[in-house]
Amino acid sequence: MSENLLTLGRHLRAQKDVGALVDVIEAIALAGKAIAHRVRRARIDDVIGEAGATNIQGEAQQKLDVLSDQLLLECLRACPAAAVYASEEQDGAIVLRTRAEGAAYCVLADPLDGSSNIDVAVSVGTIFSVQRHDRSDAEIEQSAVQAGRKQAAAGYILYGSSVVLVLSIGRGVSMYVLDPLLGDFVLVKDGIRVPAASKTYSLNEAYVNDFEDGLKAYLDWAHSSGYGARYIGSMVADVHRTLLKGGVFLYPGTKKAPEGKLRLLYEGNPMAFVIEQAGGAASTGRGPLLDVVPTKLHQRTPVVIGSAGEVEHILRHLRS
Ligand code: AFP
Repeated sequence: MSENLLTLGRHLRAQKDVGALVDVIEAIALAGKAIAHRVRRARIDDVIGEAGATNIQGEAQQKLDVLSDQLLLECLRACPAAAVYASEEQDGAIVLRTRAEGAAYCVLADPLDGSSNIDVAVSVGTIFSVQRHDRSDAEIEQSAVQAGRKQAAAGYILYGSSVVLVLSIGRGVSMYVLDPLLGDFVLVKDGIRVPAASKTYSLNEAYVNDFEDGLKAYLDWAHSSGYGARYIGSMVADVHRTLLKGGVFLYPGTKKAPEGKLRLLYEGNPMAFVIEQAGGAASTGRGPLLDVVPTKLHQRTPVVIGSAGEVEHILRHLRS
């Protein structure tokens, strides 16, 4: 068997006009390698469980949330192209460098999504969005709070039975796997396409009494149309399955929480970008997710993403 030596960096640098974006993605990938190592050793190092603090949204931070956030921050601090870092674990955006210093990108991340599942060894992941710092240095933080359609790159790193990095720089979707022998991500698939249809839906159906009537009608229709359900409760794992096998992942609003649970800028937007770049569809249930103009960093959004045909079935029921 010949060695696959097409590493993430080599693959990106072989493409035209990628510039310093490669450095930002390599910084995120480096953090991902370090996080993967910590996740694997979590039980041994006794870093499972709550850190004793809450994030700005009032959610208990896990020790590994805090650690992963620090690793991303450290890697981006050392990357001259990174201007801003914002994450689920930070109250506000952190300015790393100005445009005058040559920094051109803002990175937004959920450093360890699904972290409440780590104690039972379920797959978790890092979700990231890269926006261009295209405003004046006085508005450096606002550069991070932009519509998903404007993302320069987006993706996720899945810490599962293997460590998988899925990336789009707006030219389709590529998948890399961390080769433990090389210590680097190598390209395993380029030009990924979401299957156009697949009779699988993925949502927390336990909240059904709180769903709007259109969504209840969709579920009744799906039940009588031969659909199956798959829900891990770890967005990166659920979206990764949806990307490769098709179906639809949704985290809708409920009566109690009309905007749902997931964050727009570092969960909804990057996943929507990847799925659309792979030929799928992404909606809030009311309109294209990537067109939502954000007003604040930690804004939430309902999410309906996956195979174009499956998303459309849901939208049809929501409209009627
Ligand atoms: P944690 O990071 O707190 O584990 O939350 C994970 C998550 O944000 C996302 O990965 C899941 O899709 C979603 O929450 C699951 O939420 P429910 O438990 O309400 O279904």
